[in-house]
Amino acid sequence: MNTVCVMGLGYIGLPTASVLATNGFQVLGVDVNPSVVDTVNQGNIHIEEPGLHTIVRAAIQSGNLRAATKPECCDVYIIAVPTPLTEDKRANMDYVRAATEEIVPLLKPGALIVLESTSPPGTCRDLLQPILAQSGLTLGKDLFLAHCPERVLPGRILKEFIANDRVVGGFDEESARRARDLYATFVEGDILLTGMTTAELVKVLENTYRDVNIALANETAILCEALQVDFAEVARLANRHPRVNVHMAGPGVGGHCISVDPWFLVEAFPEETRLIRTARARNDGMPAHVVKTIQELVAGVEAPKIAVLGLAFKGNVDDMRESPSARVIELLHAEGIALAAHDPYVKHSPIELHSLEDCFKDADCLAVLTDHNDYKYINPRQVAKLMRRRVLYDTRNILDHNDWCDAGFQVRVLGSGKC
Ligand code: SAJ
Repeated sequence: MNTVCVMGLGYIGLPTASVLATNGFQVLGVDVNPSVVDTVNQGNIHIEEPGLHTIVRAAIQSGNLRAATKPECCDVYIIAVPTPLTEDKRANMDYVRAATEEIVPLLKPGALIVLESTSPPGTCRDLLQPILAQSGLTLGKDLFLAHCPERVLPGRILKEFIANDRVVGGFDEESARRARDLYATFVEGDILLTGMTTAELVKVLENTYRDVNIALANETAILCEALQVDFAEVARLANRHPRVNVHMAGPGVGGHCISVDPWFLVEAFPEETRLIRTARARNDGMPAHVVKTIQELVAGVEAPKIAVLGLAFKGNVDDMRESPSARVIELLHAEGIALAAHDPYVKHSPIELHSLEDCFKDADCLAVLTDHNDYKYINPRQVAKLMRRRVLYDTRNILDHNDWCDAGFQVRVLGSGKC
């Protein structure tokens, strides 16, 4: 197992390829986008992630990593391509299908195929197996297949990549063992072996668990607003129970994983997944709740302007996929409300970006939508000089509200009835 082909050089494929290369494997990273391939071959990165640039540069300099738009014959193939949702909330498996079909002609006896992409349970068995069979090789005899779903948290990818336990689901025991041996070269956590469909469900369940818990937090936050109590205090006190873990409320759930993966279960089992669907609807409804609150805060103001802080789906990352901020902005536009948005991380935004100063200038309400650390250090006294009205809406509960009150701001926090 000396040569590895990683299909897809995104948030998972690029770290995987680089870590394997710096661990002595000869790695070919494959991406359909030629500009990604050029960037990586120059030792650069096309996504922001702490530590990623250093490891990609080291991997390229070592001569063990190179990128191309087409796969070549290797001992191992890791498929780490996107599995996005279609408009009607179904898993789009086109990229997984295309990547698998592309490697079929290259397969030689003894090859191991690992699916890393989060996929609907049954994908390895119902989609990959029939395609791989076209190679003429026999699974479990001269071809090996496993699902090893990634578990890393954006913002901490390289740390979690090494430290986290991994679940490896094999077509058979030998497939699982071979995949385990590969991951054991860099994973310091435990590697737990099981079947392919079990591993697929484990992964989707992990993200669904988080989504449902965030929905419960968001629902409770809305109750807190009605009851005029503070969600943060309610959650903090409830979490002193040894078996309770109330999550954080916020403007919604974004990113490519938690807001997407639960649909993989709903799609396959619509009748059995009402709880999951309701949770999704609650989280998807949060941007509208945020906009309703903003409208209350600027009620009576003629031609109000909103300063929107944060476009990324969560703090300290540059990723805008499924970001609740984008939805909030869309809804504000639909209501005809003017705004100026800022994000210190996002570089390529479909929404126009402004400097902090331009955002604050003559604004009537400052809405914090993403929990970037940078925002915690904004000086409210300087902001007060620029805004037309001193109104702060903190949907992430990250600012020092006493300080903002002292600077003359009316402060509203999502999940708190108090103003
Ligand atoms: N969020 C809340 N409240 C919370 C936690 C998160 O509103 O208490 C929001 C965030 O602001 C964000 C969204 O949820 O908009 C998702 O953020 P996240 O940090 O919970 O998760 P992701 O999408 O960055 O990464 C998740 C992780 N899954 C779990 O924690 C179970 C990660 O380990 C997975 O590898 C990743 O999905 C993935 O790729 O599947």
